[in-house]
Order: sequence, then C-alpha cells, then structure tokens
Amino acid sequence: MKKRRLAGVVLLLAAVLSSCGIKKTEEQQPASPKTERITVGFSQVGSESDWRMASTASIQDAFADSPYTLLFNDGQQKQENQIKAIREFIDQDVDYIILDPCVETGWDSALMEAKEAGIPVIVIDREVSVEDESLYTAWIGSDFYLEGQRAMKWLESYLQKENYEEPLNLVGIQGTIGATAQIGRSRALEEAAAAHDNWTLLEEQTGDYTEAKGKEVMEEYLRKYKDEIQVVYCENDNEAYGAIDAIREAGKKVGMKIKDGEILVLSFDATHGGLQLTMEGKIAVNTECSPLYGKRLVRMIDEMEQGELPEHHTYIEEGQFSNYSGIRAIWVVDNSYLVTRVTEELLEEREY
Ligand code: GZL
Repeated sequence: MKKRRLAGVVLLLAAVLSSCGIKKTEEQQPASPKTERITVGFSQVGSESDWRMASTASIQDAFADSPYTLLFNDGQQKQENQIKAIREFIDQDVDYIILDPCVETGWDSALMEAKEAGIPVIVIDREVSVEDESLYTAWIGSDFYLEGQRAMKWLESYLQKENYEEPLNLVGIQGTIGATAQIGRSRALEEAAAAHDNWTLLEEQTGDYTEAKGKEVMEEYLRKYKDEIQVVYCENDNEAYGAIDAIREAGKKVGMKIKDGEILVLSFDATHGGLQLTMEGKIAVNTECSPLYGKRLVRMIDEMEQGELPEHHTYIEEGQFSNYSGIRAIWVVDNSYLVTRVTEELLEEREY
C-alpha cells in the first residue's frame, strides 16, 4: 500500500483510539507523515509523428509546472513495451497511470493489475477495448470516426462545387492497424467510397503514421495504379509528407485540380507542418486531432485529489482547415462544422 495512504490509515487509527480515551504514549504516536509528491506514470505510444511529439511535450510541460512528478515511458509503438511500463509503474507504487494505448485490445490483465494495486488509470487519445470499463477511471480523446466523416464530407462538397462527376479513384494510407484513430478514420473512408457509385477505393495499406512508411506505400501505389489515382487519404500529416514526396518524385503534382491530373491529398492532425502544406494547397483539407492533453490531465488529477470523479468518456473539440475558400462549413448528420482558412496569422497562433 502507498506509504502516503498507510500514514493516513495510521492517523485515522490514532484518532479513533484517542477518542475512546485510549491514550497512546508519546512514543507510540505515529510520526507525522512526510507528505510525498504525487507520482504519475505516463505510458506514451511512441515518438512516430509530429503529433505524438506535440502530445508528449504538452504533457511533460504541464506536469513540469504542476505539484506532481511525471514518470515518462516511450513505448516505441509496441504494446509489450507499454504493458511492461504499466507493471513497472505499479511496482513503483505510483498514484496514477496515464495510458495512450498503441492499439485497442490486449490491455485487460495489465489494467486489472493496476486496479488491484488501487491505482486509477486515465486513458487518453486512443481507446482501450476491455471487458470491464471500470478498469480505467476516465478516457479523454478524439472522435476519430467523426474526423474521417468530416474529411469525407469536405471532399463531397468540394467535388460538388467543382462539378466533378466523373469516376474518382482513391487510395488510403492508414495509421497503425488496430489503433482507434485508424479504425475510425478508415471506416469513414470505406463507408464514403461505398456510398458513391462513381468512387472506387483502389486500396488501403498502413503507413504506421510515419513519413517513411507513408512514402513507401505511395511509391507502391504509383507503380501499381500509374495515372489512375485522383485522391490520397492520409491518416496523419507525417504520412502525407511522405506521400507528397513520392508523388513529386514520380513527376506528378499534388493539388486540387483533379481534372488537370493533380492528385488531391487529405490529411489529419493539423500539425504545424501539415497546416503549412494546407496553406500552400498541397494538402486540400486537414482535419484536426488535438494532442494538447497536458493541462487537462493536470486539472483532472487536481480534481481526483479533491475526491472528484471525472467523466468516464470525454470527446475533445477539434477543427478542420483548408485554403479552399469555397467551403466554409460541412454537415455531418445534423451537426455543422466550420472549415477554417489557413493564414500566416493562424499558423503563428497555433500551440503545435
Ligand atoms: C490520433 C493519434 C495518432 C495521430 C498520429 O489521436 O493517436 O497517432 O493521428 C499519431 O499522428 O501518430
């Protein structure tokens, strides 16, 4: 049991005994507990993308300004590393664990061990799929399926605005297979392709959210499909960087003039580099996925330290960006979402 909690029990026992007139002699009075800093173990997916680095920086910076000690572990995109880190945090008897899970499944036993050790787990960003949802105290992250729907609605609107009704061939460069972000974004692409008679989803392959793999996959697509590709759906900015390089090296152009043979690139994350390319029209639309969890997490732990239980499932607000002025908003089901034009000023203001 955490020394801090043990001290609390001893104090309570002493209070009960003295209230029954059972005086403990001086030497038996428990020493006043040394208040230890609250420690928080953070198991991060890895360092695979600009988004990930921004997520890590946001959390490390926020905890550096907090009364809490953060123990950080980079999982290098491997679940076994993250499970090992969770077990090490349990052995170190941390007060809280934060987990950004590389994939959704396979967490039940590690989270059960944390529960049995009395350590609350906060899951961020991607989700865990577990039998018993009480294995984690709270999840806060993005609605990845909605992100993908927003990207697809933008593409639909764009094609309508441009009166493009010819056949449209798309390829998908997916994120890490099994990650919540990949599951949601890929589902939106596949559903949209199936819903349009003139759209054909030629192929999807994982780019693992990295620039190198994104480029490799795009090179293979270009070899295979030659001039047939009109749209590339990149599930994060780093994959888009790689895909754009491959398209350029193949002597083709990225842009929005599909009728002139340009290849239209969609991306996610809205990182600084991704928004720069969006402002230049090289990424047609960039759907935001905010990595800024740090301050929220410190506030969440502040509240939990006061005995307040956070919401179990919280979605964060996210934007969408383009340099195409013809679409100011898109609608998904009954909700409208603004599309913001990227300007130098906007880039200046961005936190990541
Ligand atoms: C999504 C996040 C994804 C980003 C990628 O919330 O998990 O992982 O979209 C990152 O850039 O690698």
